[in-house]
Amino acid sequence: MVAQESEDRPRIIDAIMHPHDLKALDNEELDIVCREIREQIVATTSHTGGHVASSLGAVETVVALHAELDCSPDQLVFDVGHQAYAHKILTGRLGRFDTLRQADGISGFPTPYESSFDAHPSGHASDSLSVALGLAKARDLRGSNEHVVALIGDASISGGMAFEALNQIGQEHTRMVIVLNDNGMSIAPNVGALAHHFGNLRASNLYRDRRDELRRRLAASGTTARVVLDFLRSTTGSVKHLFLPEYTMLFEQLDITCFAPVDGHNIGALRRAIRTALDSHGPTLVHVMTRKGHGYGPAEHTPELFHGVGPFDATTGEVTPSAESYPTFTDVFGAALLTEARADQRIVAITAGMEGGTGLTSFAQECPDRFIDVGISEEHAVGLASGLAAGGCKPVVAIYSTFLQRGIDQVIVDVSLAKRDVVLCVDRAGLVGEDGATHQGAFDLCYLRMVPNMRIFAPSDGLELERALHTALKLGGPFAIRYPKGGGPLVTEADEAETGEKMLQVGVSRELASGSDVAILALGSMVAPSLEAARLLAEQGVSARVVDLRWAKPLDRKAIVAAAATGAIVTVEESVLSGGVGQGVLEVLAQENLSPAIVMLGLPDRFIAQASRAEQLSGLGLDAQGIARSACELLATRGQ
Ligand SMILES: Cc1ncc(C[n+]2csc(CCOP(=O)(O)OP(=O)(O)O)c2C)c(N)n1
Repeated sequence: MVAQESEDRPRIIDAIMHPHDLKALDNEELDIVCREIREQIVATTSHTGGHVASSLGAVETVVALHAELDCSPDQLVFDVGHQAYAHKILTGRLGRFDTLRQADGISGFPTPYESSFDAHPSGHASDSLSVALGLAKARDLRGSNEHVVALIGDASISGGMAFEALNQIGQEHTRMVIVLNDNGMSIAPNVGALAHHFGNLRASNLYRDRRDELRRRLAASGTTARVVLDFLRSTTGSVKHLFLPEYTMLFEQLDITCFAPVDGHNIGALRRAIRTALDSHGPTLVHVMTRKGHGYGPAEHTPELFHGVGPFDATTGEVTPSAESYPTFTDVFGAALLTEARADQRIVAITAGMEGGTGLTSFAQECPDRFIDVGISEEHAVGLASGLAAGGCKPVVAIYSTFLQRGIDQVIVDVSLAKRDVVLCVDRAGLVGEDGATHQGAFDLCYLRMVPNMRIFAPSDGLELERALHTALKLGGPFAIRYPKGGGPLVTEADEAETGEKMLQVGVSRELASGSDVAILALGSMVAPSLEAARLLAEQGVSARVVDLRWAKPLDRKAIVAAAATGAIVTVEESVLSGGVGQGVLEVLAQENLSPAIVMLGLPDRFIAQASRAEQLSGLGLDAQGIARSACELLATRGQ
């Protein structure tokens, strides 16, 4: 547990109205501020859940940044933004901090809609350097002189977008500061060659050893050393290259000045390093060494668990068991893939830094040679899958809907145009609840349906997911399976399910309830509430047919034409309406010259903020009551 301060002493953080107030405090007082922020983060997130470990690890860095910066006009851009809780507390949101991640509360990520201190709507990794460079360049063009700082983690800096930005930052030579928060962790321990370099540095304290050695020798040798150093400077360009660690050379050679690694839990050291960087010309990088979960035992010991965690007991760190009574789609997928992989050695699983989140932990343990974690590199994950497929493997990319947005070009060209046998298992497709706008899986149906050669299946329950995966691996070709966060009941009787054929017929839906007044054409996660809606409608004397569409592409034309015969169609999908199956149904009806009354339910044309998934669904009319209500309204408009 975070060490508690004396209860009667007023908290310093309660008196901080603006980050400027930190400037009046000395380092000892700032240490107290850090402790109070930690206590607040643990107290609040133990009720709300959240990104605990990353935010705790970055407390001193954020406090030191605000003590040195002048926000605004200075701009602080957070990468991912899951480490920004201290920033929220210091920028006027302490009073509302207990509403973190709740409906109508404050977001778990920085967002300019919430505060002018949030430079950018963060959430997706590796974008901060591009945004910060843009801000710095705009500043230069305007002729003003504020500071621009990007705070980025050691995993996020390995993402392709960050590398593209580094490439230009070195060339532009614009004044900006990159604070690299290095804790050796992504969600799990970091992967990749860059992480390996950082790891060596942490293990060896190479920089400090070399620097101390050099200082000793200089002191001992007087003029001789200086002559030698002058000579080396003239041949190597910079004497720094003699003792800075190898990884630094990467940044230095891109013309980004690096500062020595600094203890990220030492306010004094952090402030000095940040100040020096701010006073420099051109781009600089401050390498900050932190511990994920710092200051809270349970998060320090199990940082992966406390990366993104639900409510927990603040004293023991014990996580409150989830109320979910069904296995999650993620769990079903992980087990099903393992079963398929035991039978077919060509199957390879790929994740982009989300092994646990996508259900691949057992796979990684049992089939390490066929498991690939590319780190936060979604574009690369899809491109790699294309190459693996061309080489005779059967790659399965397990990825969240929101992060596959990064790889859509690769889906179009490298997978679909190339007709590769790649299976995309698109998790968290639909609303994700507390993570809010940046993380909603709102767009995959739209961005996948537009792609030629792509087949898209949306399982309505775990058995359907198993069948879809089996079918995808047998049929090959570009194939996407999209499924939501959490779990749900089986939508068919167990007997029927158990004897059911595992191989699915492409483009064939199934009718789960017969009815003649209205046809509800539902996709994936919307099938179970549609069945419940049909029961509610039956109580009101309305006979509703429920069709599990199964396929978002190709759509089942026959079933759509048959549905039109009822005279009223409700389509339901957990995805933006634009480019979704509802519009696909409309297209089929137009082509067939049919014009039943129709209402399309799905996500509206706006971003959906944080709340529980159930609140989000019911707020948008995507629960049983909402679907039944829409069906009644539709029937009322046509005089039933
Ligand atoms: C494009 C993208 N892919 C994946 C994620 C999921 N994700 C959130 S945080 C995180 C790890 C970030 O690690 P690091 O940058 O080192 O920060 P730390 O959590 O260690 O502070 C990942 C993979 C994401 N937010 N964005």
